[in-house]
Amino acid sequence: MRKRLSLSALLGAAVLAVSTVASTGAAAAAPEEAAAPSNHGGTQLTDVLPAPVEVKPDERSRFWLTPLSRIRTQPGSKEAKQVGDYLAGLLRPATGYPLKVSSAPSWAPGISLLLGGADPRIGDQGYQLDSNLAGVTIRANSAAGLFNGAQSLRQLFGTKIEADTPQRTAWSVPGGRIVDYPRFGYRGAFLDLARHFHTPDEIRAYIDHVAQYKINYLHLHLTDDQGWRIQIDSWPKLTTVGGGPGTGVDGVGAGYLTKADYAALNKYAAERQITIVPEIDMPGHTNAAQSTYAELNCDGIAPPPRTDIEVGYSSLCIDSELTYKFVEDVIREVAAMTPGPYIHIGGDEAHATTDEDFKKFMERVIPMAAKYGKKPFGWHEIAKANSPATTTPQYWWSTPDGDAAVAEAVKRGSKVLVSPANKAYLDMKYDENTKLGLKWAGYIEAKTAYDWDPGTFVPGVPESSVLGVEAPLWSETLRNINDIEFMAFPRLTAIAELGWSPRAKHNWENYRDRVAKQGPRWTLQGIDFYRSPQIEWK
Ligand code: TNX
Repeated sequence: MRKRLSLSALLGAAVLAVSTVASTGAAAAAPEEAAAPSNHGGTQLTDVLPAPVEVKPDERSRFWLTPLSRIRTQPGSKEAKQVGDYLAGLLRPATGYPLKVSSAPSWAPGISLLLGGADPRIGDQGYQLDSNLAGVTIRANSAAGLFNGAQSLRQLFGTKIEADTPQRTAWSVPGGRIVDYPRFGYRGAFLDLARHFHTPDEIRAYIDHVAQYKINYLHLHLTDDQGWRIQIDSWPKLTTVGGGPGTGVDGVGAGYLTKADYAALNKYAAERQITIVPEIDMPGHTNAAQSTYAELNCDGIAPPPRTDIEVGYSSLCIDSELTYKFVEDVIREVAAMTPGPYIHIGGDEAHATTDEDFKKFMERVIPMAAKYGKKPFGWHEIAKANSPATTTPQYWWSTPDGDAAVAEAVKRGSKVLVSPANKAYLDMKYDENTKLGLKWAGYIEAKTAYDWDPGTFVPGVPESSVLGVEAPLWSETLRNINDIEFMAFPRLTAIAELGWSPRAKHNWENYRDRVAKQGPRWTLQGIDFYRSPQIEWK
């Protein structure tokens, strides 16, 4: 949590900054600039992570933020104003500057967030950033693009900008131009609330952490054998019993999101240009529901709750009509509370369901998503069910052998979300000494998470059929936000760069140097990251 600023701290920082500019006569001749034209505060235009498409430094120029600077946003655009307010909220604590946000032009050099007029390549999520003595101007075609540009700008101010109290320093941004846009439209983070519940505050913290690397989706795994974590009014015991005391791995990690919690999370995520994708896992991974409601079992007998980490033993009763009433009730309620376009219906590891039953189930359930206005995602096994083109299989196997059904789904027109377990699973241990995590898909050090190509990883899935990448973080061994942070950083940043930066920019040594510079930033942000020995942390 950021602390509130005292007035004297604010004035002190303002006086410092004004005197920096005044004593040299003009910002152009600031001493720091003469001494280190391209490296003030250690930050260069090429430091941005994920690596931008095009960076053209101009070492003769530099933008200086002063207490008089304002943030000007596109006249008439509420969304641009919202991004301006968000950016001001990021920059105020460490600078101590007022940074007024409005659409009015300002004579003092400041930051402008404008819609239109950028390089035509930027598309709907990209941005163009120009930095010079007159100001920083970010241009984009959407609020998402402005937000992405604002995240790059935040990095360019240097590490200390993350401090939550005013710093005695001058604030500047290297001169030049960045033109930037994503390789893939979908760049996902993931949390598993079922094995251990993560509180709304922890989820918000993770949203803040991942948003700075241009992640734009958050997949929430809301139900599994060990717990049910989302309020469903028509089946109220799912949460009070299925998510109640004693649920979770080792009986630790009970809890659930109310509809109000979920709505607030969606709003918080949207303000950070992140769309939430809710997952209800079925027809397997359903023990929490089946131990709560006996009628969801073929024999009418509720199995005991499970707190171990085995998978593949539960299955909804495929030939029972009540199963489809249950599933439709859940999909209807979850769809109604989800503003985003997608609902994930699971489908993984349904080893207790025959292939024939799996198909029968999915062929009834997939259309329910569309009936309630959503496009279905599923773990890639869903492709076995002759899924329509609107279904997105999420490929999670490690093997580069691929899966014939996924290749067929691509031929039918499906896009694929790529999350290989041996590359993108953030719950795998870094090495044999990692206390948290699992190792069934192997150890994943920082370099392993970075060194692969989502555009060619899955045989039969060409780059044009890749929707994007996602980094699952299963919670069997995780209990709190520190655990989440330790497993996610520095691997989440690798997946973010694979999803955003063009193939030609992928370079481990270069990434390693840029991620090293994020270390002190994470320290200031309170992120408990893994000090990978593969990275020379700054
Ligand atoms: C496999 S991958 C699972 C999850 C586990 C995870 C642990 C997939 C779709 N299912 O149920 O939590 O491994 O790494």
